[in-house]
Amino acid sequence: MSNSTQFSVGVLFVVGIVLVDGYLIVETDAEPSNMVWIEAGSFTMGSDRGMPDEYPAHPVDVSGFWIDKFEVSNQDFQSFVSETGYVTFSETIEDSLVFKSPEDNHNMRLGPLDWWNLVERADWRHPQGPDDNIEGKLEHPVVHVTYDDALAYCNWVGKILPTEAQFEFAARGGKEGEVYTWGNEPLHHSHSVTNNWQGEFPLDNEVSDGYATTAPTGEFPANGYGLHDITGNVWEWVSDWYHPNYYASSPSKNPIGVSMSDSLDPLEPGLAKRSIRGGSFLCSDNYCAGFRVSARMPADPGTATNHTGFRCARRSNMMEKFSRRSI
Ligand SMILES: [Ca+2]
Ligand SMILES: [Ca+2]
Repeated sequence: MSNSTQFSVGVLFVVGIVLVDGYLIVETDAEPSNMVWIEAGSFTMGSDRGMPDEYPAHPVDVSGFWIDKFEVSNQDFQSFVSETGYVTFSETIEDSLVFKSPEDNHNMRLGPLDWWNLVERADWRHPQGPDDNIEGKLEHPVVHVTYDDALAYCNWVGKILPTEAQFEFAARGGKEGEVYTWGNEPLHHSHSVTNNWQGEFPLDNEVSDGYATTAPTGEFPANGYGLHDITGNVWEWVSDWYHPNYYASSPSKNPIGVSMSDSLDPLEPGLAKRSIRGGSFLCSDNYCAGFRVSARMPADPGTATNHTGFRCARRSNMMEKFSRRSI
């Protein structure tokens, strides 16, 4: 399915122009290309049956917003880079993290350091490393992007990153209280509902969904709100700073996460983390199960990997400012 362009400004309809403080304010509210309008509503965020950072399940009100139907693709990102000359952080430091299955040794206690490898010259154009490329993969989600890389792209197309609450509300697709976007059936009982890991992680990927790494965006069925890969394929940056106990005290309307200084990942308490959501092609029933719709993950905003990407959002009745001189 095509995810070819999200340059929405050109197709928006102007619904009002006013002059404020020397600026012409152009108000637009038509349907942006490849985005879905999520009506304002209430839902139960988190889970009392999930990981501790998903406790407690609690009511949240979310204002209406737009969100991309698809993860941002290599083609989208290539357009951004071609026009702006943007250089990602991984390209600047000339390395990035790439997953590789460790040696099959069932007597060994495996941890993330056994399967994440810092690979020289791995970047968004070279997902597995310098010998790999994105030829034939322009419809796949862009990877090896840091939080700032993702935000730079979204800002370029006049958008922002979704909040964690917006992402979960959208991901649930109207299925209140269910474990997955597709219902309550465990992944291994479902057929190609999303791009994940089948078999025992991290040693044995059965690839019964057809993809060992990323799949083209939109290859798998949309959720109830028409959003593709909102779980699975790649993890997605959201705008919140992460704290495992945030839900115990978060506001009930439009929560936006803790402050940077209050962010906490107990495994790396000295490093402020953002949240990522939705799980990836590396998530399995036996390991992170990040495709559960309430699942959260802390991530270093300055670290890129080959299983993390993003999609963008925008507010309703977006007010776009143009200086009088630019019109
Ligand atoms: Ca897969
Ligand atoms: Ca995803």
